[in-house]
Amino acid sequence: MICLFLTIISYIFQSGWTGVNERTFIAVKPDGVQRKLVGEIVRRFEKKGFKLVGLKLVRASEDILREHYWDLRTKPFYNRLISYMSSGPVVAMVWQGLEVVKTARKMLGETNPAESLPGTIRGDFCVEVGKNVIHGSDSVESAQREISLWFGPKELHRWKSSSSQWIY
Ligand code: RTP
Ligand code: MG
Repeated sequence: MICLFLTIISYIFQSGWTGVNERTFIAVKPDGVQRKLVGEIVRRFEKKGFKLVGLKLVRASEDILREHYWDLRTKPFYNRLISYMSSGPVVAMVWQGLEVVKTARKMLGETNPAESLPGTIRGDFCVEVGKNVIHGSDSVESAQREISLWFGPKELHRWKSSSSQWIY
């Protein structure tokens, strides 16, 4: 029910989130926070040229996590995943820019770190699929749903980036 509501809301706001205004939801998972990877991950997204529009350190409730990973609810690793994601704070972020959803997934690497190329975040900083340090939305639609789930409208900031004219 909540999922349907969020999908409708995100569909309504969809038109504003395209082109250079496309947004994705990125989260440094509890192992990434514990391993002090927050700065490195933020640095990579900043240096790439994407714009940070939301960021917070949050201990996710089980309700949010179950909603977030709703599509995986029948997978054998689902309960382990929920318990891993609730084992400590995560750094939730929204990044904006042209093709940010697709590009962020490339920056993350494959789900399994062993299949992730060096140079990607998972390829450089982790070894096991169950502790793969970072989440990234897998489509524009998922991004809209996840951003609405994790952030309130007042937590997303509109600001003019002085470097955008050198990026676009
Ligand atoms: P994410 O949603 O976290 O960005 O990861 P993803 O799209 O690359 O992969 P997805 O299929 O959505 O899986 C979500 C997370 O579940 C854990 N996982 N464990 N075989 C396993 O034990 C297994 N498979 C997936 C990973 O933490 C994965 O990122
Ligand atoms: Mg996923």
